[in-house]
Amino acid sequence: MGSHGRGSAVLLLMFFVLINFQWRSVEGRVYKVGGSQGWGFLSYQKFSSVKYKAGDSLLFIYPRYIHDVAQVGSLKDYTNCVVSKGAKRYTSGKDKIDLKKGWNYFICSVPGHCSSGMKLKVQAF
Ligand SMILES: [Cu+2]
Repeated sequence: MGSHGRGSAVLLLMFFVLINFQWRSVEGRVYKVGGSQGWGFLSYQKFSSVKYKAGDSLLFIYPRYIHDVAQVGSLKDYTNCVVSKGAKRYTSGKDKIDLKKGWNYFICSVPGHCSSGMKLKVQAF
């Protein structure tokens, strides 16, 4: 390989490094809720200890028709398991939801599920 070829290889490498860097900074990290178990009746305390940033996202994997994900807007709704009008509901079974700065509240809106512990709140910085 001549010096020209080596230069191209370095440029190409830099290109990929930059692309990767941009992708990471724009997209943020993706955290899979519940690990290999996915979104379900689990304790998420451990999961909640991660330090999240705005722009990171949570990936909710679950059997659709059994569960869903509702993003509720307040601690009150979260605590009382209420899906207010205007709350976003996700039902695909594979939902990637971006975190906004501050608290983000998620519950399953299927009756009885949230009150049985199927809820998650995370704070993004
Ligand atoms: Cu559920």
